[in-house]
Amino acid sequence: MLTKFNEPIVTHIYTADPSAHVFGGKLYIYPSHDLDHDGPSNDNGDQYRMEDYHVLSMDGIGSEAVDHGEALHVRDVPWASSQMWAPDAAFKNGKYYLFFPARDHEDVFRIGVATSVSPVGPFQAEPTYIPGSFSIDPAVFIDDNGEAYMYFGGLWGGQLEQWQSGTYEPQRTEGPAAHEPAIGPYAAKLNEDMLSFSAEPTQISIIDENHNPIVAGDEARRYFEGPWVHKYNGLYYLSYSTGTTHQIAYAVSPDPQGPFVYKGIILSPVIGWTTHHSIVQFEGRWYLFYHDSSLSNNVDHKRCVKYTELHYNEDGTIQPINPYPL
Ligand code: FUB
Repeated sequence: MLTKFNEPIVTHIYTADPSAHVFGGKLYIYPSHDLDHDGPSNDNGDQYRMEDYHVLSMDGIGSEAVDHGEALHVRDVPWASSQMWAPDAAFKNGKYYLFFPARDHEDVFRIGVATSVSPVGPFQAEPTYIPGSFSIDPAVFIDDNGEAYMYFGGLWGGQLEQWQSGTYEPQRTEGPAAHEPAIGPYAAKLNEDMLSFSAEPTQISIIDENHNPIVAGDEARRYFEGPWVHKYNGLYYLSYSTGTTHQIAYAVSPDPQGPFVYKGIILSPVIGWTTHHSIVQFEGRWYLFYHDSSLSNNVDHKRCVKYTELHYNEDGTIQPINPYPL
């Protein structure tokens, strides 16, 4: 099946959380693989019961999206027990790295790595999760000088509230008060081996144009989950989901570790509760990969990956995208 903008790129399985990359002149998409079940949903995200990853590839824009089959299963990850949520991938040292969150055997979300000589796997998981990692939604950005950073973190089911003191407190589910700075995503530089952090993760600050932190009560702008970082004209763009207000927003900084200044909305709400995206440059144009729940008639945990073109204004701002153009 050829792919079209704003339509599911595959329909034989449910897919979500697409991380798109260009490797060797071809587009590779690393999505979550949603299980087709009819169990109950809750705010903890128990309905997102994913067990494995499938890598998709496209030869070009409009080409068929090819499913390369199971690339990694939770049964082959020694430290993980369940919920293989949004992954990302990177290429370095002649190898492909798949970064993924999952619950460990104590039910705490951690982030692991698996490696392969092929962009489509199969991937071999490391025996333990990345020491010092926590929460969900890893996104790895490799800068022009080769330095690699992982951005991660998600509220609610992603457990970011439980790490506010720096150690895991399972009972602490409340975030900051509405007038206090919102919890940001975290960033950590990766070591050359891409398997460990070179320093403890630090929280990224998202501020407004007056340099005031975006506060927790500002749900239209504050960070919720799904970070992505890309570089455009020498600036770093951090984009993310606002969760409860269902938008993809972005903020910009001259430094990959921020602070990032809030700029606006990239994607208005999609069908379904979650929204999660990536931004990739391919053959000189920019594309937004995202998901919605249209393929399942609005079942939140049965999602489908879509994509469309993304455009910048002359001043470097991004033109907002309507996922359902007429
Ligand atoms: O797919 C499971 C979770 O839903 C992801 O980790 C979040 O970003 C949200 O899309």
